[in-house]
Amino acid sequence: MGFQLYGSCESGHSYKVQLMLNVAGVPHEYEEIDLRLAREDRPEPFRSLAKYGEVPLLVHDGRPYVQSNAILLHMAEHLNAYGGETQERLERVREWLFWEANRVGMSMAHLRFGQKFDDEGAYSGTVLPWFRRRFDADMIRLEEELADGRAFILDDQVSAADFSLCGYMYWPGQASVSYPPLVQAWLNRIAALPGWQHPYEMPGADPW
Ligand SMILES: N[C@@H](CCC(=O)N[C@@H](CS)C(=O)NCC(=O)O)C(=O)O
Repeated sequence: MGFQLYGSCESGHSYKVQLMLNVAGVPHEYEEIDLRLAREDRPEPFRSLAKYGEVPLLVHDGRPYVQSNAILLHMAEHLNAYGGETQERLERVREWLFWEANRVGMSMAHLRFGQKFDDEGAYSGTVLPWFRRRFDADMIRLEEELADGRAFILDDQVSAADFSLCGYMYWPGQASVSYPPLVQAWLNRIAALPGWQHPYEMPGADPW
């Protein structure tokens, strides 16, 4: 049965899971879901298995897993790697995943969405500046975290925390942002890992 991933190359949430599978060398099938289709028009079995209607969906030995960070935790535990090696590392990864969901996974995702996909003008006015202030604070936090010279977010070993945090960060132009030096160097280190590819170059990617 193995692994089947359903995602979208326009989704940083999908990307973090696909990136972890690729870097870990986990063989899997990938199906691109066109999120421009109404939920009821998306293909089966995605429609039935994606509990919240969103990508990513990972099917592992026939069982569906949703929510990108929950999937990363599942994979870290399954692989006994990328933070899953010990309870202590797993707990530190988990903290970062919760931070990511409310911080950089929100600020970056919305800065990008508001400038690339917002045809209705919903992000005009004070909304984009609000996300930019959050993004600026997020970069200060990450820059502080990396100040001791460690290679990755926990230590010198890449973990699920890195895959999660970088999910939206390889589209700086689309979000009109730039990164402070230690954050940029950390992103470069992730991009140098065997198996890394830009979201638009991932197998099965079909950019809009
Ligand atoms: N909290 C979810 C967020 C997933 C999410 O927002 N997915 C978006 C794409 S980035 C989606 O599938 N949107 C399509 C829709 O809502 O119909 C996760 O971490 O997986």
